[in-house]
Amino acid sequence: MKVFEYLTQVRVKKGAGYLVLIDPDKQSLEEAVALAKSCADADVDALLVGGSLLFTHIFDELIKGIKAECNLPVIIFPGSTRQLSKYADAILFLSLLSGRNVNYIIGDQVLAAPIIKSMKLEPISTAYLFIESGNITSAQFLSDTKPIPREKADIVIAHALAAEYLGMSMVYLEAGSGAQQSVPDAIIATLHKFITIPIIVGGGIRTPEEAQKKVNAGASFIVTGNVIEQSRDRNLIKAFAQAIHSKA
Ligand code: 1GP
Repeated sequence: MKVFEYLTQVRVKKGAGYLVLIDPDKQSLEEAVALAKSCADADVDALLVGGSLLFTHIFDELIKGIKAECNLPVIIFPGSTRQLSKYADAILFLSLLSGRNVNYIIGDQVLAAPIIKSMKLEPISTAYLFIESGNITSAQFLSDTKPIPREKADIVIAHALAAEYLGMSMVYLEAGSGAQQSVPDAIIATLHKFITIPIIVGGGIRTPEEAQKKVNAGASFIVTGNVIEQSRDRNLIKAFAQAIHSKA
């Protein structure tokens, strides 16, 4: 089964899906594998692997190691065209539509597409929208783009509708890794009424309750990175999974 089809089934069966981000720069290979195993035991639906930068040369080995020990789908969440691996199952084929930097809208995609094809990776076409979150995040700084102001639901809707009309499969509302403030629930709730493609929400989500509110507002997938990488507590991962899978 294709990963996108699996994610669609998760969304239908569980109301929403839980994706845990593993950043290769924030852990050793052994820690990443241990975290992936904890996620599999705690009802996480898939793993994202990637980061804004890449200080390590073991991207391939890390994904291969995770795949050897854990049967969750591994989806690359690329910070750049250097984050590709034939050992992953799929890749979020991102286009940074909230910005006006052509390299992140189509330039890097042209460079990566032939390699993705040769690696037989499943691309999942995803509109990537940065939402203002109280601080300048690494992704904003590195992409040299401005986020959409957090009270401007109309701008978020227009971008997400454009993504849907362009045929993209998902919209990722990104507050940024370690964001001071996560994406407002009100924006998710408003956007949910305008588009039919799934909404992924990530950045600065620190508690299961916060995640559950976003699901109830209309998020189809929740991503957490820092909060799990810092605690590595299986019970906390379970609490997130349970909250995300209990849509009201
Ligand atoms: C960042 O959305 C992800 O790209 C996760 O963010 O690390 O803040 O959970 P956090």
